Amino acid sequence: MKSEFKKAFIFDLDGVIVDTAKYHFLAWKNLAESLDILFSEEENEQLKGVSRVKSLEKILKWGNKTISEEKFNNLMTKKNEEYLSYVDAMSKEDILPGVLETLNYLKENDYPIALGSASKNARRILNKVELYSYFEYIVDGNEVSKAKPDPEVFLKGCELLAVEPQHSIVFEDSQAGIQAANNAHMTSVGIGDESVLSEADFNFKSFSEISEDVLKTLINFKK
Ligand code: B16
Ligand code: MG
Repeated sequence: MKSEFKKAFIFDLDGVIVDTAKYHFLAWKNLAESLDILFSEEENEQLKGVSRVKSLEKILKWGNKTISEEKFNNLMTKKNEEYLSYVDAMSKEDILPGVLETLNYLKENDYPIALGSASKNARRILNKVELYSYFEYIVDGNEVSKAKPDPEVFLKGCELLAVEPQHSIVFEDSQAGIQAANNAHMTSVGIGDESVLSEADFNFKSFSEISEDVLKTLINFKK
């Protein structure tokens, strides 16, 4: 059965369009080690979809450390500078497999597309990988006050695209992001580890698994 509404698509950025988690990992690891705090892939997983401020708060909590506000701000600046040094070396080669095909299909078929990311660097990253023009609207960490799993970032996207949340489809790689989409009654599509993203309506390892037929299934899905 065909959907009677034109569905809209909202993409998370880090972990969905590009694999910047590995750069966050390197920068947070260096920071944590400078404070004698253990930081492994396991901790990094828990920072996915989490804002920069909240990430540093979590790391300090794990290490049982308290620091001054000035030091906190200096560390955040330093972390971001290191992160951006990796980001600035990115190009369209860094777009994850299958993403471009999906974006092209949606564009060619006039589906509204927005970005919904916790990152304050989202615009810079989209420019680096030459995808900026695909998005009608970008909602990022500069525009939201409530972090995922609060649905604010996705609801803002829906508002800008002028679609009801229940007529929107979200691609996410973080548990908090899937919960945010579910909290807003949107169709949630997990990209990555199914055991971590088990609350999603649909799960795929990567966009390489998302063919035109799969997109049609997502479009016609009713929650
Ligand atoms: P920034 P997403 C999130 O992006 C990342 O998953 C998370 O690890 C990062 O801490 C957060 O953005 C803030 O990023 O330091 O660039 O502002 O997955 O919501 O696109
Ligand atoms: Mg993400």
